[in-house]
Amino acid sequence: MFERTIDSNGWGRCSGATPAGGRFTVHDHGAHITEWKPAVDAEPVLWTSPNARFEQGAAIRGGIPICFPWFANGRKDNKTPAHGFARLLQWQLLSGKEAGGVTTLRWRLDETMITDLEAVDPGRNRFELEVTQTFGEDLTVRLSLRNTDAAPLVVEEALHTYLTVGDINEVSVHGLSGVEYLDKLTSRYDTQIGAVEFDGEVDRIYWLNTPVEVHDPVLNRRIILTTGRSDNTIVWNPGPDKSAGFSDMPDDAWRSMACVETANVRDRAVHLNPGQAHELTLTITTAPL
Ligand code: TA6
Repeated sequence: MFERTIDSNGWGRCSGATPAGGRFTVHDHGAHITEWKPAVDAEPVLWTSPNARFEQGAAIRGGIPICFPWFANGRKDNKTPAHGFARLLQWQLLSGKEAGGVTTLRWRLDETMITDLEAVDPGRNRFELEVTQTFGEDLTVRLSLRNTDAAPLVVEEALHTYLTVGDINEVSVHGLSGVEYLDKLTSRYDTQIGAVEFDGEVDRIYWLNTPVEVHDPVLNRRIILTTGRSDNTIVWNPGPDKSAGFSDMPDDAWRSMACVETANVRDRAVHLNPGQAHELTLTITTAPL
């Protein structure tokens, strides 16, 4: 079950409980999930900054930002705002349904809902984007895109998931061994050997679409991310220096979060002919370590 409230800044949000007493919260702004935990006694699975900005034109730091129609500054590194405009806009809540204590919310965005689109993204196609979020013992997010234009559509997309961890220095990310990645800190390509571990900033784009597990010995937890029609996984932690530069993030917060992102970016951008559709899916589950 869920309730719909309006924040002091006039934004709508939906929040509710999961069958095992967990919690979830989603904002109209970006259809942005900022909270989910599966059970009453569970640690939050998603991390959202205590200094996150809930302001017009600002991206909420944490949760699951929806990056669309480009990732970072786009394939040619010439687009702003970073990670596209979808996470900065008010999405339309289409429906909220509950069955057996599991709540499913559906949100919608199209090009008519983008203020000064020509300024933001000249020549942008007409498109229809829907996100369906199911909050139960697991969290499932389905990002469905349809090209409603008469011309081909090419977009990047990502579910930029921020996860809560006990101590990033003790965390390891499994499932990427042997996979090629681009290290954005050095702009060099390399191949992952073993688990991903963190010692300072990590910012890597992997080319794969298999389940990834975050092992957290401090919280004694595995977070398992299973994806569909996603060709990239991005692993990011800002480390102390970049974290100190974010006004919407406490200086030491980098220790308590890790981003494992589900995406189609760069040469794996989504190409849709008129009328074609594509659905990116993510399921997050937790288990003891
Ligand atoms: O996904 C990793 C990344 O592209 C990093 O390079 C960093 O910029 C991060 O996203 C956060 O981006 P944001 O625009 O949310 O601050």
